[in-house]
Amino acid sequence: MERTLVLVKPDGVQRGLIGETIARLERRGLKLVGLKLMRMTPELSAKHYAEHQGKPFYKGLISFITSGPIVAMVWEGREAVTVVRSQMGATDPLKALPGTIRGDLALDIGMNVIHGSDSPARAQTEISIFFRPDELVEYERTGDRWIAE
Ligand code: DAT
Ligand code: MG
Repeated sequence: MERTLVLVKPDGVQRGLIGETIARLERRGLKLVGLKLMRMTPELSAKHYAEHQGKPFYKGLISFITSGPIVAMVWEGREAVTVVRSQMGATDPLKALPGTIRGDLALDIGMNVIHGSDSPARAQTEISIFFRPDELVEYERTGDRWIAE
């Protein structure tokens, strides 16, 4: 089953949006298989955001993402990457549709509450940056047969 990495960014943690974010993904039917509260180090953030190195917003992004605790999660489900991306909304919250996490809960591109991997390949890489294999839990939920046939 497909897995994706989700972060509640420092703004989301400070604003009390951990539960709200989890609730939305949980209610959608995705399954939580990994979860930790942590502070990203500069080294970890450079690894995670390597693709953005050199861009004008890179320095600000690194200082923001390391500015306070984040919640790192792994969510599992059919097309989990696409499902989470659509539920997150556009990168710029002003362009994100109502009903999405960013469209409902954020206003600024630099403080957009949530990160989600943008492809299955990136998801695998990002999950391995944040979690050891033994930190991910495989289990069955009794409700799963009411979510997918
Ligand atoms: P996403 O988080 O939607 O995958 P991204 O990978 O392009 O977006 O960028 C990573 C983060 O960097 C994004 O969540 C917020 C920040 N960012 C992106 N573009 C930016 C910009 N033009 N100005 C300021 N911050 C930006
Ligand atoms: Mg991205």
